[in-house]
Amino acid sequence: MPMIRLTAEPAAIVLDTTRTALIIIDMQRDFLEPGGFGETLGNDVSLLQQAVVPCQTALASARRSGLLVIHTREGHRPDLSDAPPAKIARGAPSKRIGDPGPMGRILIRGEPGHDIVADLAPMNGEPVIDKPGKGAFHQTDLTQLLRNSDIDTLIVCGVTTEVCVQTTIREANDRGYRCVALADACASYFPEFHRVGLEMIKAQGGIFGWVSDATSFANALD
Ligand code: TIU
Repeated sequence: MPMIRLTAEPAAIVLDTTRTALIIIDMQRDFLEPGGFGETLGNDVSLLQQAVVPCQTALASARRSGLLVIHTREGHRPDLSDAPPAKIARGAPSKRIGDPGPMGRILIRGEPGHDIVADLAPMNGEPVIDKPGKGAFHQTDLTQLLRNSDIDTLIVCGVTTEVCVQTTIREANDRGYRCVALADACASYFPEFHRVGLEMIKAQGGIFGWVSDATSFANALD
């Protein structure tokens, strides 16, 4: 079996590359570029740019090694029928979900802002999971997809660390998957939440999973 040893905290983890998937969470223009959902919430979206190159590193290695690569996007149907009213009404954003913005309607499928950033564009054959929630399992076919490929371990990166990345890791952990977050390939609008979000994953002997980084992942695979 193609086993590799990945340096991680709280301890190194041995992976079967045929049973491991890289899942890149929500690296969308709506979160990373000005004029999208992230900015409407009052965030400095430039903070998320630092995850792009590490995600590219992880993605290139995963593709070279033939790992299953999955991309996710958070967003809603154009008629908003899948968007909980409580989510739309939340807070005091400058624009609400579905409102028109410079990259099209905020957080709506099919709009330019909903696209994954060009540097991390999915390749033909790589599944893209469109999800209405923060977690990638909620109301998606991710479970079936992972089961069909006999996946037992998820390497997780993307944005934001404490929101969609961590929610997905918590969902996956409860479903029996081993999860490894790649620290530098994740980012948050709140650097402190990024740091503590990763601490939460690996504390208590790895209560939700492991934390590694993109270079260690690439070195382990290459
Ligand atoms: N993808 C994701 O994390 N969605 C969010 O809404 N994140 C925020 O940090 N707002």
